Amino acid sequence: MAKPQDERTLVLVKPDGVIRGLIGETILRFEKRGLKIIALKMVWPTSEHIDQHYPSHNEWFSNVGSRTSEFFKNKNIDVKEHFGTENAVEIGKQVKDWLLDYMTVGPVVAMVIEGMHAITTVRKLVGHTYPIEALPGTIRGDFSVDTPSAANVEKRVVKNIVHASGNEDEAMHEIEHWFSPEEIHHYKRADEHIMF
Ligand code: 3AN
Repeated sequence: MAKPQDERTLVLVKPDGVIRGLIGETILRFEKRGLKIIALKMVWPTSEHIDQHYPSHNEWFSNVGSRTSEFFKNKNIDVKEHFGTENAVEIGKQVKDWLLDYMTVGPVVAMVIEGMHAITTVRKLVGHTYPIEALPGTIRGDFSVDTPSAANVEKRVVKNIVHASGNEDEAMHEIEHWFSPEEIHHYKRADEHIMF
């Protein structure tokens, strides 16, 4: 089994993060926490590349759709008004279509991050999917208040600055999807032996 400090995850600074000048701020937060950037590049993705980045199976659609429905229910808003359906899979599919539009409007910054339980550590630093729900101190919670109730009226995704892999399977797929093995580097940070 790989050591916890060797875990890897993929992060994208999305087009809204790039356009708002949040590339440096985003990277800084990962580095300050003791995580290591082991691959980095700017890419203007095609719709096909984004289509393959996000899953296209019913489990993922249903997950995204259910979380959306839950959010609307908590806010006492009828999800059907926005999506024309209450079906979680259909809602998830609609969100994916918007993602294809949004993630291709400009360049993104892709990086592979390595470090102690990198997948969950990065997700904590990034914060809740919907910025309005994200805690202050997280990237989404410090730099955005966007919310599905505003985004979905305009038929767009929630602008939440960064993407980070959700689990080991996603991380493995996404790292391979964005980087070739030669683009991923091995080095030691000077403070590693002091931190752990
Ligand atoms: P995360 O990126 O936090 O893992 P997912 O996988 O649930 O979140 O959703 C993928 C992306 O789809 C989110 N980052 C967000 O941009 C967008 N998204 C999810 N749900 C909605 C929604 N109800 N309205 C608009 N965009 C959404």
